[in-house]
Amino acid sequence: MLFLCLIGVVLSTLLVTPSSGVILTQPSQLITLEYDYIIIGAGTAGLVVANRLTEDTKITVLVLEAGVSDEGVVPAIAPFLATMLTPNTAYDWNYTVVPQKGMHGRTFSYPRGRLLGGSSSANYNFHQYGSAEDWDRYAKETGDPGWAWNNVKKYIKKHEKIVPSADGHDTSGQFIPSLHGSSGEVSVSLPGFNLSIDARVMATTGQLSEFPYNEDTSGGDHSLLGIGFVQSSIGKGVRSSSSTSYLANANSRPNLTVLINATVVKLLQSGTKGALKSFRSVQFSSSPDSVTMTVKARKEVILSAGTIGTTQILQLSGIGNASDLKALNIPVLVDNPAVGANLIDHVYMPNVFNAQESLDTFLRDSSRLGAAIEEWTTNKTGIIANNVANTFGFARLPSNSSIFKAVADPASGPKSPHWEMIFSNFWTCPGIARPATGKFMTIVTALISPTSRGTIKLRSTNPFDKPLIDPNYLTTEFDIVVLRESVKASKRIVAAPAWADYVISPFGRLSATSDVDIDNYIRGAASTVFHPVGTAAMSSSGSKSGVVNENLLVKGADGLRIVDASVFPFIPSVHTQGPVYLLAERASDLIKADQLYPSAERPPLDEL
Ligand SMILES: Cc1cc2nc3c(=O)[nH]c(=O)nc-3n(C[C@H](O)[C@H](O)[C@H](O)COP(=O)(O)OP(=O)(O)OC[C@H]3O[C@@H](n4cnc5c(N)ncnc54)[C@H](O)[C@@H]3O)c2cc1C
Ligand SMILES: *[C@@H]1O[C@H](CO)[C@@H](O)[C@H](O)[C@H]1NC(C)=O
Ligand SMILES: *[C@@H]1O[C@H](CO)[C@@H](O)[C@H](O)[C@H]1NC(C)=O
Ligand SMILES: *[C@@H]1O[C@H](CO)[C@@H](O)[C@H](O)[C@H]1NC(C)=O
Ligand SMILES: *[C@@H]1O[C@H](CO)[C@@H](O)[C@H](O)[C@H]1NC(C)=O
Ligand SMILES: *[C@@H]1O[C@H](CO)[C@@H](O)[C@H](O)[C@H]1NC(C)=O
Ligand SMILES: *[C@@H]1O[C@H](CO)[C@@H](O)[C@H](O)[C@H]1NC(C)=O
Ligand SMILES: CC(=O)N[C@H]1CO[C@H](CO)[C@@H](O)[C@@H]1O
Repeated sequence: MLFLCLIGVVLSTLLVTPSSGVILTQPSQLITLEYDYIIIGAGTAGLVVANRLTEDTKITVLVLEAGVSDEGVVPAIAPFLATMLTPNTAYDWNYTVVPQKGMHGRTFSYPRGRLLGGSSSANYNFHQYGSAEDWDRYAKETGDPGWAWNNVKKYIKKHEKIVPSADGHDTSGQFIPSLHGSSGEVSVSLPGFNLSIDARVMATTGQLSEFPYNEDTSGGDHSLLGIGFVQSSIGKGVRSSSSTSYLANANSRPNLTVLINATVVKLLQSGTKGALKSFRSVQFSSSPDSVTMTVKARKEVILSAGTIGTTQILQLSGIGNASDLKALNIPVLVDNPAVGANLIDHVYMPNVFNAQESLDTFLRDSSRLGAAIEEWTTNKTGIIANNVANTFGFARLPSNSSIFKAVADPASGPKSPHWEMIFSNFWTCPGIARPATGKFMTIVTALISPTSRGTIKLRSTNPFDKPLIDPNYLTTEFDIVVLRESVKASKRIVAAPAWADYVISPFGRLSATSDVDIDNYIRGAASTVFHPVGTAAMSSSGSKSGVVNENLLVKGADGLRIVDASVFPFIPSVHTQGPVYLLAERASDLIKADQLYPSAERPPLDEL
């Protein structure tokens, strides 16, 4: 509440206008109901595709977005306030997970951005690209070398604009410039405000050979293993989302139309092409009580509603597991049980230590916090201009770990991580309020190569009903073993000399020492890192598995493509926005190529 009051004060003085240009708010403002392309969801991926397709002024594009504008929404702009934007606000879908049997039957919030920019406007700004092995595995799974890292990496230059950090410090040695773009769309920067623990984290890399310094944490051609500085989707002290970049830079094009407050309720079959059913009609509505409207795509409908939204729309449209659809009396148009299966997510484990000094005191003090917000409002500097963490890292289980006697290594390759650690000098337990007193350091550890798989299913045929989201977390031995090892590692870290005069003791049940007690502690406290993928997985055209082919076209359908996180058949080994951006850049080229080369004249895919 405190934050919200303060935000109300600064709101009136704020002049930031993320996606300047005309954003329609009423269906009656549409000048036509027929477009070349209709993109469903103005989120991370959707706005990349909207920008790239409208580079050709002859192409008309309509983007339908269920959510609201991001204009003037302070916690979507001020990086450090990102944790205030969700869950359960006007900018969130307010989802929860079904009771998790691997987590003592608990249920918890499952945030997703519901505003322009989608989750890129609501996330915590960590920015990475995945390991080369992640992308090479996508190439193998789809049989398309175009998805291999060697081909995908060129999209970094189109996507990224590395910019100075908000405090203007010398960042040499903190990232490798040749791995980055300097003239792309989304601003990316190194930390802009020093935290007292940064130096201790860096000293640890010199003291524990297990966790070496990593000079660049973006991934790709450089190893993700080790500890380094966070790279964030932040420029000049404000969030850089797909809305403030890709949309803002395309929004004045007359051939691009964006309509907000427009919830897509289903796709309609618009005809057939050979044995395939065509889906070029889109039904949407402004609210549960409003009439539905139908718009038509001449070329394609592109589903970019995110892992939850895209899955739900497919199922509402009769594309999914036939027995699930029949149980709800939904006519089955494309029987594909892979829709909504294979849900994969990273698992978040907050390990809290009592510390000598922390930001908790500052965060409880409304006048100091208010002053920091004022500094950010005036100058876009200070802690509010910064991300929620400055340092993090990735690690693997030791190769002689006994779990590998029973389980094949699920990482995308021998150089890709099993778990992650994030350092912050304050209390960061989602859903559990900061205690009224005490000073804390949190080492969040996260499961990065999970083997558990879950589902997304419809709760009812009402498109305004939230679907049943079951990530099925921690239901395999491998997954709990990795988190157990990460919790033990967090204690090895604070045992390094760098923390001798800082960390006092483990907080609460982190003091557990036996495997059984540690596992219970994990199952009682873990939640999500907000990275759901996989429910509309890509696979090769010839494969019976998967939902989309290597060109992201929906199997068994015509005129329908999916471009968002749902198509990743395996979860990237990193925070997922960067991989989604690269995916959407390449998808845009694939769509343009289909448009230019309708027949066999198309160049080989690995040139795209
Ligand atoms: C709280 C949070 C923190 C995160 N932190 C990070 C981080 O620090 N770093 C990182 O890399 N990743 C992070 N992520 C994950 C990352 O943001 C997502 O993986 C990525 O943005 C997903 O992109 P997308 O295009 O698939 O979906 P989204 O960006 O979510 O876009 C989907 C869009 O579709 C709209 N939509 C949905 N259904 C409908 C419908 N029926 N009709 C019309 N529109 C619809 C939604 O409102 C949304 O705008 C975080 C996510 C969250 C929620
Ligand atoms: C989410 O909850 C907030 C706060 O209760 C509410 O304002 C908003 O309308 C809800 N959004 C959805 C999509 O349910
Ligand atoms: C912040 O820390 C970095 C190294 O972590 C250092 O290079 C920089 O000079 C520091 N900046 C300030 C303002 O202290
Ligand atoms: C969305 O549209 C409905 C129906 O027209 C309207 O009642 C509601 O106020 C609109 N919401 C927003 C955020 O504009
Ligand atoms: C399809 O749904 C049914 C009913 O929920 C389920 O039993 C079955 O396993 C699903 N099929 C696949 C392949 O997931
Ligand atoms: C903004 O920066 C100027 C110049 O450094 C400084 O004088 C001023 O106090 C700052 N304003 C706030 C509110 O911090
Ligand atoms: C793995 O090897 C290390 C030494 O490299 C050793 O200390 C450890 O006990 C081994 N673990 C197992 C499970 O064999
Ligand atoms: C549907 C739509 O917005 N079409 C516009 C696309 O852009 C051209 C100009 O390049 C306009 O004339 C169209 O009205």
